[in-house]
Amino acid sequence: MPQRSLIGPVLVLTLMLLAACGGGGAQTTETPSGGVDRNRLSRELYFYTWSDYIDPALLAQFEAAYGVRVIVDIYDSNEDLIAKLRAGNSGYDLVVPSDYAVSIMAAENLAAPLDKSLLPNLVRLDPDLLNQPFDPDNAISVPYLYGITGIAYNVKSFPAGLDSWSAVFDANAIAAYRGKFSMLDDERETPGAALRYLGHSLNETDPAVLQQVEALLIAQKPYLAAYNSADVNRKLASEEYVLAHAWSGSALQARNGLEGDFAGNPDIRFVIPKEGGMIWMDNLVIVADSPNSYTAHVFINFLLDPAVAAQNVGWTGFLTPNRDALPLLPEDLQVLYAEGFAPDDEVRQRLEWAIRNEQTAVFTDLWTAVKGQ
Ligand code: SPD
Repeated sequence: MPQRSLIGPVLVLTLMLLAACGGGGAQTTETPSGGVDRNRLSRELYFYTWSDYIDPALLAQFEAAYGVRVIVDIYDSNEDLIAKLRAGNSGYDLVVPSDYAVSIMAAENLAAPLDKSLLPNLVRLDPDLLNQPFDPDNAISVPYLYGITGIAYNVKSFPAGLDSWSAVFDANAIAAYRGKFSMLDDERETPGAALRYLGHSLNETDPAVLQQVEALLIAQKPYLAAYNSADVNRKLASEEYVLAHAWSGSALQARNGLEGDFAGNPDIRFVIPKEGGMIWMDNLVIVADSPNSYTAHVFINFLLDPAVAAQNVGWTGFLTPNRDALPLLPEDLQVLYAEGFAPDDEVRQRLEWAIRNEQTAVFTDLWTAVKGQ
């Protein structure tokens, strides 16, 4: 991907200089002495995040600048993350829950409070994406990346395009590509898609409606290749799937490929169906029992640097909440955004956030029932 080539090397040099000087204005975490206190940095930072969700070059750049090795482990659902944290002693310092999962972490005291004096780059973020209902004062969470959920498909198989969730739920349609499409392995996303297809909010919890959702998902199962949140990008790119319920950035990765990993496929398209889809935001949260909270703040502040954020979004293909990164985005990424990999004003009208309340706990039972069938 050409967009990665220039930002990285320039950035690493700048960061090395800043780290060496112990200062540098808004780009570094401030202390009374004006820079990162290297004596407080840990040697390692344990980062638990989604698959294909950070440019590996940034980890090398952070290590070169600060001497901290970031060790990355992967999960593919908010529920897996929360289960790991609830069990305690996870060993992780920093995690990336989505919006509604931040609410769970707050309610269950699974997160450490943020010290905003260590996050001078917070001012880089779009104020419209701060102070969200799941963390009204950003007391524990910092927006990382956001995205939308819809359908990724191969235009060779669907030359007329797609515009409805019927492409994954209508029994007559899906018989034609049995075993060649996937749905997300996710207790909010997949029932959410079914709810929108049936004309409801993706937060609907009426038991009669959820029975219909369960029946629809169970009827769909024999046609699926898999529930898959892990490597939809690779399977679309290789044409093992012709269609997938997918996150926008994963679809864009299928289109562009990931350098040194797999080649992109120019026939991949992405659409938010006319019935609507999900918008979500993933957030950086320091784990309550993290022994490396200072280093976690330094890493968060690094990720908030506009050049770093632009490089990261050039690699991941998701959307950045970093307002100051927007002018730095590579042109080819902006072209793909305009082709549907990001929402325009019309699409935004059809997007909905997942919320968490006492009622939405029923999605766990629904999903267990569907998966157990
Ligand atoms: N491969 C990285 C995907 C990150 C998706 N997180 C968002 C989940 C919203 N339900």
